[in-house]
Formats: sequence, structure tokens, C-alpha cells
Amino acid sequence: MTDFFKGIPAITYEGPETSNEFAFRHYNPNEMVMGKRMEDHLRFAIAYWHSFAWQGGDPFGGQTFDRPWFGDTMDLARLKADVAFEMFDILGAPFFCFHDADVRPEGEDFANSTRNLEEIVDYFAAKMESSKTKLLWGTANLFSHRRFMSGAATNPDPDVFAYAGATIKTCMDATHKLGGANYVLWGGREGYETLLNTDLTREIEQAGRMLSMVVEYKHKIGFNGTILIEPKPQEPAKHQYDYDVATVYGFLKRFGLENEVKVNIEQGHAILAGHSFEHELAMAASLGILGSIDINRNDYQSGWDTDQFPNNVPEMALAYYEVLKAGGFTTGGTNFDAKLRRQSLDPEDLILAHVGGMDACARGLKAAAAILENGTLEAMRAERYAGWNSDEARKMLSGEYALDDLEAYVRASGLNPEPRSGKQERLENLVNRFV
Ligand code: XLS
Ligand code: NI
Ligand code: NI
Repeated sequence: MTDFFKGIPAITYEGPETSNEFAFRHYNPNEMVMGKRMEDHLRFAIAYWHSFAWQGGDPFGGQTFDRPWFGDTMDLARLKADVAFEMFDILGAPFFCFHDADVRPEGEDFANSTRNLEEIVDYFAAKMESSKTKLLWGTANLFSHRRFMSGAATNPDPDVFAYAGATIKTCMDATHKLGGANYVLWGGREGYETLLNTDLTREIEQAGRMLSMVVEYKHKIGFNGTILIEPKPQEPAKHQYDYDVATVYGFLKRFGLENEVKVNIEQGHAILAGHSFEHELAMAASLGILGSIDINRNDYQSGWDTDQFPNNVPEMALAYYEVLKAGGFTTGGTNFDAKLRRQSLDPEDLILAHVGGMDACARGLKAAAAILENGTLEAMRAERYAGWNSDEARKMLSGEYALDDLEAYVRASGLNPEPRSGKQERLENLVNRFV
């Protein structure tokens, strides 16, 4: 045991009336929601990078956090792992997620970096034998080191493409060894700053080949997890190739990977793309590629990926409504891709941030389930489209009718459509009864 979280108890469910800050008021892992345990619906994961590797810097100043494991040695990497697994236990977290660079020091070359990663993976594996926490996903950090400044798979230099592919392979091996449920690719610097130095056509071809190699390797090693792409429209590159769910789907279709790869949708990235989170979830569900979510909250004024902890229950309700409607997570889950504000220095801040986030998600899930079980929203939506159940309407979509048939039909029937109310406010009132 380290003494980092000294005095902080394991968090348990005490119910909405409790005044104990170190307790869940809404997240009750064993409570049944629509026939499934809440823990199995939400599948919470702790993000290693924000909670244990991020130092509190911003563009105007460096490190504010003072953690005993900061530094570049393997001993400190093991101490970091000790503290991480203590936090997983305190929160009862069923999952965690990590990048290679979060968990091991960079070596002087590829072989040394990989050896460091393998040692930490063995250290994790030993801890996981006695911990309930499993791996939701692993990923490669192909954006922090300067070698990746012009991209990884989309780099103009084939040496960087090779280095990136080799790194992904080692991270897939690590994820496979730890029984990960998914493997994530967020296109960190897969984009560009200016067209003046960029061959966009070639770069997207490179990205397509890299993703195909990832899928080929998954099958080669018998990894049963899901490969997930995480869309994001901007930051770090001005133009990111994986802009949003619809863009990623077009990319997957082009390379014939739409049945092999799904998406990991992040709340803050949806907002940066000018969408709502629920739009991105609904779009992915509609395209059959909804995989997992990165939960956080963006500051709506800043235009940055501020990665705050989620605390907006009405937003969470609409998000989990889409997840539940899509049948819930299979391999995916709810990963806290969220970091403390840089003034939140204390170990307890880290715990309380997650407690609040988990409660906000739990409230959202319960509200979403209540709206679904009530059924009025779905019934009213179905009613809006009820006209399509007629024979004539079906012919319009089946190919039986061409444009000139439509003209004949309209003339013969004397159709003169009357607009009907969309009832938005009535539906908003309905939702508000449950949140
Ligand atoms: C950054 C991304 C990153 C991915 C994992 O904006 O959200 O944290 O989730 O590489
Ligand atoms: Ni993310
Ligand atoms: Ni993000």
C-alpha cells in the first residue's frame, strides 16, 4: 500500500439523501436497470493518462501537480501503477484504459521503450489477478513525441509510418495480453496544418493502409476485442481526418472496414465538431458502428477539448437514451477521459471528481431508462412517421414508384399536404419529467 490516498475510504452507495461526500448517491452497481446491473450498463473505466500522467500544465505554465511518481524511471512507473490500482479499488472501477506513454518511461530506442512497456504490462497482469478491474482498452500514444509532429500513419516520412505501425503492434500485444475488451485509435496528429505542404490524397491512403494492417493483425493474433476509431475534428492539427462519426464511416467504407471497426465517441469531441453528443451516438447507432464512449464535458465557450468531468445530468440522460436504444454496450463502456482542473491539487480531488462523474452518469442512465420504459417519447416519434405504413408510401421507397409515378399519384389523389406540429416543446417537457 502507498499512502497517497491515506484516509480516503472505499466509496460505496449510500443513496441520494447522504451528506457523505465520499459516497455514491446515485451509482449503485447492483441496482437493476431494465433488467441489467447498473455496473454492467455503464462499464466505467478510469483513464490512466489524465489521472496519473497529466501534470497540470497549460499553454501559460507547466506542472502544478506534485505526485510522488513523476519521473522517468521504471521504479516510478511501478509506483504509479500501485497508486492507480489503489484508486481503481477505492472507486470500485470495473475497467481502466491506457496509452503506452502513460505507463512506461520512453527508452532510448524502440527496443528499450518496448521492453519497458512489457515489464509494466507484466506488473499490471500480476495486479489484475487480485483486482476486479479489467482493461477496457489500450492504445498507442502517437502524438506526444516530436517524431510524430507531422502525423503517425499520415506522416510524409515512411520511416515514421513504420515506427508508428511497430508501436501500434506492441500496444495491441499489450492489450491482448491483458485481456482488453477493445483497442482504440485516436488520430492524434493524423491531420494537417496547411495544404501548402500536404498531399491530402496520399495521407488518407496511408491511414487506410495502416488501419487495414491493424485489422489484419487483430485476426492474426486472435484478439477478440473491438477495434475503435475515436473521431475528433480539431486539436491538435487544424484539420483532423477523423472529423466526426459520419466522416469516419465514409473512411471505413472506402477501405472496406465498416464491419471491422467501430467508433469511440467522446462528448467533448462531438461538441468541437458542432454536434451534440447524442447526435454522434445516434448517427453511430444508425450506421451500426457504435462501440464505446469517452465521457467528459467541454466548456461551451472555450473551443478547446477541456476534458472536464461530466456533471450535466440532462445531457447524460439524452446520451444514455441513445446507448440504451441501441441495445447498450457490448465490448464498449464509459471511459472517464476527463482531467482535474490544474488548481485541484489534492488526492481527494481525484476521487471526488470521479464520484461526481459516476453519479452524473448513473442519474442519466436511470432517467434514460425511465423515459424508455414510459414509452411516450418513442410512441410520439413513431406516430410522426405513421404515414409511411400505408401501401402507397411503401411503394415510394421500394423502387416501385419513379418520379413520374409520383406525379401521376399526386394528380390522381388530389394530394395537398397539411403541415403538422413537430411538438418539440411538448417532448422537451416530457423529458424534463424524468431528469
Ligand atoms: C484526445 C483524446 C485521447 C484519446 C486516446 O483528445 O480524447 O485522450 O481518447 O488517445
Ligand atoms: Ni478520448
Ligand atoms: Ni479528447
